[in-house]
Amino acid sequence: MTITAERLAPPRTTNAAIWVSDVEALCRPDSVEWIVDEADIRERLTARLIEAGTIFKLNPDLRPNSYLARSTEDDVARVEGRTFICTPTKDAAGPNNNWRDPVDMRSELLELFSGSMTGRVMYVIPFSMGPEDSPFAQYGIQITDSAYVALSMLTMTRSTARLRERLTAGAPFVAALHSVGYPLHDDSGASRSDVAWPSNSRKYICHFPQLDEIWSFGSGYGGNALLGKKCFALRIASHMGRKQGWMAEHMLLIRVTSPKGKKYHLVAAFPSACGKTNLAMLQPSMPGWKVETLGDDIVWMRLDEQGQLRAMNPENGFFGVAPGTSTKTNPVAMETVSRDTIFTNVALTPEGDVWWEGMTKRAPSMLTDWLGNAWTPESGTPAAHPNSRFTSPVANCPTVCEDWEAPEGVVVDGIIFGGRRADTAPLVAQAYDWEHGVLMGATIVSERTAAAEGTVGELRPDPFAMSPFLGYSLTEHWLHWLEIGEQISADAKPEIFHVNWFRKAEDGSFAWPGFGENIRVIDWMIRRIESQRTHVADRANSDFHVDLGERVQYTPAGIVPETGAVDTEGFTPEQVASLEAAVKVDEQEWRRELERQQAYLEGYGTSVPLELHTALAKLRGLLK
Ligand code: GTP
Ligand code: SPV
Ligand code: MN
Repeated sequence: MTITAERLAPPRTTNAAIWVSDVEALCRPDSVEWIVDEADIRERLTARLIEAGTIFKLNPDLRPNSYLARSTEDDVARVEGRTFICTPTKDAAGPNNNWRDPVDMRSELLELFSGSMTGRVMYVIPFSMGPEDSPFAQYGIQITDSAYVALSMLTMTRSTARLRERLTAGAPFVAALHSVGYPLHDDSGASRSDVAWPSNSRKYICHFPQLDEIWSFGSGYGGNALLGKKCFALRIASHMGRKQGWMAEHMLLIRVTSPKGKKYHLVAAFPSACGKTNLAMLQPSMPGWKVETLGDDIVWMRLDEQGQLRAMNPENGFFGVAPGTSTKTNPVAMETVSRDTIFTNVALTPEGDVWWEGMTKRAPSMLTDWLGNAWTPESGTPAAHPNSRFTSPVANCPTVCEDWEAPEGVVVDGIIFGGRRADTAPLVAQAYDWEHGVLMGATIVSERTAAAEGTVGELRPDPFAMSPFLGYSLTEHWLHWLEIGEQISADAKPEIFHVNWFRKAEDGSFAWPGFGENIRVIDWMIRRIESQRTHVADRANSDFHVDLGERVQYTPAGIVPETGAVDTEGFTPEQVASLEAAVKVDEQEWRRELERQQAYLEGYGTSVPLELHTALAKLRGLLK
């Protein structure tokens, strides 16, 4: 069968068998294998990857059922510059996205994918984002010529034989096509041998929201290649959600239980490598508190019949940042990755275990670095790549909620936005109302991290931490948030906060110890949530040992705790002093910040919802 632009053009196919055979005809692999999450299939993929030199088995006594993969130097992070949203008009993709005309893009991709899988196995992976029978669930089929990607997909998503049957029987799906772009034979009949990490210097990560299609070419790494994650669960899903009245956000999801046993569910949106996994696995430093994990990167939210906002993590695995993870900063992650884990681009110890910067105070004296070279602490280069990652099943997380797969999700009590910012943004601020909260999300700025190509440390706007992940125009997204807010019933409206764990003290160190101590900030937030809900006269029944809920300041940054309102029990006087510096709202900084926000909104002209200008004007009124 020949593939033409028309053949794959709208209306999109919902016939899995036809799509798979079309792709086979286009990409010309040696063979086709359907893959689901079953032990013998995992074993087969693993054996092939070991033979190809893509992964190495780690010492099973130290790290059972775990592997190390090494990519090439030019395939280590998401490629935002090569990521495209292909909507009928440029406006629909918005100023936040690279746009390509869908017909033009399609014909370019057809050329690239033509014969792109020669000499390889084409894997077909039916998968569900969200538990298969949940009202949140959306299905996909990923086709890939990478066994590493196929194996990772079995951890990151849910892939069952039953789902395969459903899909071949006609259930609608997102069609996610991936090729590393390293065919082993060309049209002239010439052949080349395979390499351990095949990729292509021409990379394309393309989304067709109108067709529910993803075409990814040239990269085998993370969000570029595990298409259920950023491509589907954020870019395509955010577009679906806009049309259908739900939300797909770059968020973690936790359950916090107070010392009195009351449960709260919080979501938090931070840009890439800004602390989601760590907050999702927080081990409280304050006695009596419990934090349980529901998700660490993506949350889908929808309204229920009572007008409550319900949230669910659509993923089945963690693809977490390795560097900085230690038994001190994140013991829960350390336990999660103690088995059944694929590590990518970390260093290897002589004993056959893994290591990365920050894992131990002192580096081992001898390692093999992420590129496979001998390494010592004198080498002067990082042993693990800054964006090295672990792929582990959510179910292995010791703090995962027992009911994390409950089909109905959980009711959201609080929404947190945040970024990585050395100055201006205080440790925590509460929004005055929903509209101000939406402004907080819209005006997030954060330092660039190693999670994507670009200059690390550079400050950039990252509205809702979704800048690289939104499948449509950002001002439409702000409007969507305002519209959802209006539909939430008044007594179930989540409180909105902004946090900054990364404010710097004058000596350049972090002003706030972060990690497990972040529970002190959560404690304050929950008191704010309660004080919003509970009448002052009923405060005697309140959940808190000391009611500090009202000791606040009304500032242009939002409602912030007064000195003493954040619990500092057990802190040294120095720590108390640095807390004061961390919560401070500086008048001059905020005069500049509100000007920046104003200019930022004005940059998007009349497409910015009026409510955001009104919220900003109210803040300006709070400047002295
Ligand atoms: P993505 O998976 O890219 O979306 O990242 P993420 O938002 O899940 O970030 P993650 O939790 O992996 O943290 C990234 C880096 O920030 C790690 O090196 C952490 O050690 C560091 N980090 C996380 N939380 C804190 C904190 O509270 N304080 C400080 N100082 N660093 C933190
Ligand atoms: C991120 O960059 O936000 C990630 C890693 O979670 S990736 O899956 O590569 O997008
Ligand atoms: Mn992420």
